[in-house]
Formats: sequence, structure tokens, C-alpha cells
Amino acid sequence: MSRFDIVTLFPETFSAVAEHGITSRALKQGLYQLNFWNPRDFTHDKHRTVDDRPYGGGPGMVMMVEPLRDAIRAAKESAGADSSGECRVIMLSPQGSKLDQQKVIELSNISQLILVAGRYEGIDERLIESEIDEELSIGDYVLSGGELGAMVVIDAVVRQIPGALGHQDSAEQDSFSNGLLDCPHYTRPELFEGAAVPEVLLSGNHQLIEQWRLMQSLGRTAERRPDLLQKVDLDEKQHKLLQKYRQRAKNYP
Ligand code: 4GX
Repeated sequence: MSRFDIVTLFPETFSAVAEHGITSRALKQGLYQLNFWNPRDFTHDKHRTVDDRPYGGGPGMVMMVEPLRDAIRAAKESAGADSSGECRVIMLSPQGSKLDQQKVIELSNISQLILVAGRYEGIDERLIESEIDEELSIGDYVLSGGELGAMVVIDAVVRQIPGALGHQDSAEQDSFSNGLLDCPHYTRPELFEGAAVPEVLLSGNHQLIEQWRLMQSLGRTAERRPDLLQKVDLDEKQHKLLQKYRQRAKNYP
């Protein structure tokens, strides 16, 4: 992934990813590009109108067709002009398929993503059919616009770009990279408000620590997200570690 082209009425809101943290550092390192296409810049009337009334009536507005179409097309033309890799047009919407880490990895292998962040009640269905390749949802709740969803996509995809994460952490270490939830983490002090750090983490035995972390990941995934555990094939060692976790949970309720 080298380039995101975002179609939005609110490009300033993307300062959240452009100016903070890992996504900002990667941008400054030139590991990816962000470009904005504002439908308001593709209006021709005095009031720069970007919304329109829905056929059939009812409350709420729909994005005006021509400025949005022209913004998407301008994004496509500029993107298409600069490369040979795949370009995909994605619209954020509660009607889309749910974003997960597998989809994030798929998207990270596409060189140009055009993210359409809609406002109001939505966009004309014919525009979806003609200009949008894929609808994506970041979860089953209603946002005020697609911008936060687009930022979620950018953040998760940028983490997959080689060199984006500090050399300390790697995308392989992330939660979900093996389909499991993360293990618990601890830092100083050794005794915090009466609660101790698990002894194994103080042992200095790295093989044992690795095993304990994997056991915790397996156990927590089984307890909290059995749906995720069903999707991974556990090997013999992992089965044994999960049994061990369950045995311990029984002994120390
Ligand atoms: N995951 N929203 C988009 C406007 C809209 C509606 C329909 C296109 C079609 C959302 C989500 C989300 C609210 C963003 C409605 N645009 N986006 N917006 N959940 O709730 O991604």
C-alpha cells in the first residue's frame, strides 16, 4: 500500500492519523501518501451545495450526486495516472462487510485505496453501483460520517507497511496476527495495590515466558471470543496449553 485517496467533506479531521503517532511517523518517512478530494471543490453553485433531498421524501438528506461523482472520478484519474498496481474504491457504510484483520491484510497488498467517506443519510444507490468497488463497515453501530471508519482503515493498514512500526514492535506480534487475542501485559511495580506480577514473567526463562503468553492468549480467546478460536487450527502443543489454562482456571477460580 502506498497511497490513500480520501473523498471527504472534512479533510481536516484526518489530522488524527496524519499528525499523531505511528501513522504520522510513517507518513513523514514517505512510507505512504494521503490525498484528499473534497466534493465541495467540485460544486459550481454560489453556495457550494453538497447535499440534496431524497426521492420519496422523509427526514435527512443524501449527498448530492454530481460533486461526489466528480470527486471520486478525479481521485480515480489521479491515482490511475501514477501507477500500475491495483486501485480499489471502498465506501465506508454500515451496509458493508465487516472489517477484520484478514481484510486489513488483503487491503495492505493493494497499492492504491480510494476511501469514500459519506455524510448525511447516504449516497445515491446508482453511484454506489457505478463508482464503488466494495462497501466496508467498521462495526454494527451508526456513525455521523464515514471519516472515522476511513481513519480506522488507514491506521490498521499502515501498521502492515514494512518499516511503519518501530523496530521494537512488529505486525507479527500484534493481537490477531495469529488469529488469537493478545496475552496480558505487566510493568512496574512488582506489587501493585496488593496484586503481584505473574511469577513466570520474573523468571528470566524466555522459553517459559513465551509458553505462558501463548497459553494466556489461547485461554483468553476461548473465554472471551470463542468465535475467533473456531477459525484457527490449534496444533498439539496449543491444545495442551489450552487444557493447562482450563485446568488452572478450575483450580483458582
Ligand atoms: N462503518 N456510517 C457512513 C453515511 C453513509 C450511509 C450509507 C454511505 C452509505 C459506518 C460504519 C457508519 C454512518 C458512515 C453513515 N454513507 N461507516 N454514513 N458503521 O456508520 O463504516
